[in-house]
Amino acid sequence: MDKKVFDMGKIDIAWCPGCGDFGILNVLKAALAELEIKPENLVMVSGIGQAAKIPHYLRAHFFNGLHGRALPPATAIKAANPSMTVIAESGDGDMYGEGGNHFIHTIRRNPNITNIVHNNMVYGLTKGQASPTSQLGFKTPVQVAGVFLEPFNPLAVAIALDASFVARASIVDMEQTKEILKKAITHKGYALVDIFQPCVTFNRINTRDWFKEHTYYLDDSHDPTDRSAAFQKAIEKDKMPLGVFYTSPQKKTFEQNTGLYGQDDKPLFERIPDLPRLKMLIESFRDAG
Ligand SMILES: Cc1ncc(C[n+]2csc(CCOP(=O)(O)OP(=O)(O)O)c2C)c(N)n1
Ligand code: SF4
Ligand SMILES: [Mg+2]
Repeated sequence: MDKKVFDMGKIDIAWCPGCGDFGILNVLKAALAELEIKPENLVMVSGIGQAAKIPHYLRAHFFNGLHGRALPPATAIKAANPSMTVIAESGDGDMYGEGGNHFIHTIRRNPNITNIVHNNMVYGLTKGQASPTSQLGFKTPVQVAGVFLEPFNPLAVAIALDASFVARASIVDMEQTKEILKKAITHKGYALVDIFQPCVTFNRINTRDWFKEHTYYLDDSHDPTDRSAAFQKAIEKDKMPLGVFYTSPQKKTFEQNTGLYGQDDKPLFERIPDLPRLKMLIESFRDAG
């Protein structure tokens, strides 16, 4: 399938020239096309931020909600219609800061969704404040003396919670990022892909070159089913590993655990007994408004 099926045509894109968000958008389109996922079978869900604009720039169904709140609607959409591919995608501030509580409990629920996080280690949209993943000493107009909190480690937290798939990529390497995304999207269960992404305007420290110098790929000696080894890799700091850290594929998904699809695999929305009456009700509210 040609990745052009996901193009929106002529639209204004609000990202700065050179922003890593462009690369992630391109790579995601390529991964979806290679997996033959059609736009009509895809739902993109996001919160607020530069990264969270991604569903506006990719042709598919989408839900763009409140800051930090992408994961609950993504979980609900998948539960209501498991035939859809559901991707919750946002920035490090949105997913790990404002949405941190949802991040933890979505991992526990294990819906069959992919969670892509553009990790530029900064709040880009609101002009450069520190985010939960900002590195120690990172100076901003708010953190004038530099960040003094240890950065949040999303991979270590996800592995500690026995997430069913945990990976990290760097958009500096588009080909590898695409392969990691394909594995995450085809994985059954919650799949986290944290993607290092340069913010060329508000983060002049964690640049393309910085990401190249401070990362390396996990090799074949790493066993992604070994949780302790995955945790050890996740807490490495000086050079941070990239690749699939951990998988726990035998875990039951949220949809399976609810029992909704034990007897009947029809999506929930098709089971509404009195659809015409519901339609009438919705229309009467519209008329009243
Ligand atoms: C409840 C609430 N708090 C704060 C904001 C302001 N706000 C909008 S986006 C954002 C941070 C976005 O950072 P991140 O998720 O890392 O995305 P980026 O812009 O870096 O891609 C903040 C604090 C908001 N919109 N709503
Ligand atoms: S501010 Fe940073 S994250 Fe936002 S579009 Fe510009 S380069 Fe990208
Ligand atoms: Mg950010």
